Amino acid sequence: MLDDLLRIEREFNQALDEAGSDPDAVEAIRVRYLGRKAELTGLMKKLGTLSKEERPAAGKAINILKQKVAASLQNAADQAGNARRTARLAQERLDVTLPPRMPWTGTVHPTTHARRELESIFRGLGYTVESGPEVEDDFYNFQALNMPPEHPARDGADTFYLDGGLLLRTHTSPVQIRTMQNRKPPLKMICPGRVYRRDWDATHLPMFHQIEALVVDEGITMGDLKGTMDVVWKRYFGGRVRTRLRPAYFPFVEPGCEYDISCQVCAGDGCRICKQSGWIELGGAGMVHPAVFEAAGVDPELYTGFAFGLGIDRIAMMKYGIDDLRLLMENDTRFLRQFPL
Ligand code: 2NM
Repeated sequence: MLDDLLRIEREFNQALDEAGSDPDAVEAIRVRYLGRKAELTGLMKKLGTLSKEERPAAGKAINILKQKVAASLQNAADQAGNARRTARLAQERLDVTLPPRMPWTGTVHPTTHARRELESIFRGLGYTVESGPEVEDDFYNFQALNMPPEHPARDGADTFYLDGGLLLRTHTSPVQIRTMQNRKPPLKMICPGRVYRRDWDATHLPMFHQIEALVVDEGITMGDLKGTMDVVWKRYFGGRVRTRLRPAYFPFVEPGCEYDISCQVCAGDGCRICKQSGWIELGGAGMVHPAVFEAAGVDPELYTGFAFGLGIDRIAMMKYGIDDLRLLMENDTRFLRQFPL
């Protein structure tokens, strides 16, 4: 009996060693050494076959071994549990130093961004920012701008007409007329906003964004216009910009011109974008026509003024290198989330 107990203890210790920190192996050993079919349980049952003198010592020895085995198993099970928990913690550890996936909170549309930058530049030069209705009437959109009813420049093809003699403004100039009616010179203003024309092809949209600038005071000259544009475009595009005026006709200015800036892609050397000319056309400008002043209630004997217009969408495309107008209208978030660059 004692030999059996010594052997069982040896075997048990060896088995426990081999089980290491595997909780399942430890449990299997527990079943084998303490379970109903365990050898120790069998020995306990065999106690009855021993003599009365041998029985107490043998029973005590079996119980001592059982307690040893139970204690060792408990110890091994605790260690195995710890090992399993440690392994799981290592596996599930969060690296809090990893950069988070930021929620996307939306961005400013490139056209809006360009408008805000331009507004800020003009505000810095002392201009006010004005707005007015997008649904206009014939007087503000045409007549006050020196385009009487039979004038070819108002050819119906370009204008969206609405019921009741109203129309969608084709430029933001009506805001200039309204502001001149309401405020006395000196006047320095811009009017950013949506304008509408019946154009829809690769390079035109039926709705686009414009800013027109207007300065009215005594003694304003074409030199003020040129100097102002030099400053505005230098600030918007960065230092290396030149501005150039070319004579052109608009009914609301005299003299009138179109203006170019040196190409921002090739710095004036000539490239595909500027068609080898080194210049990019940005818009029209000129000295406000006396007839426009008359219509707006400004005395043309006392005051002169310059005005110029620009397309915000076009300028945003130039600045950000956007080559397709439709990108500005589709609101595809894969495109929009790249702005402001
Ligand atoms: C342009 C070109 C030339 C312009 C004129 C006026 C007003 F109302 F003061 F007469 N506002 N804007 C003007 C002049 C606009 O854009 C192509």
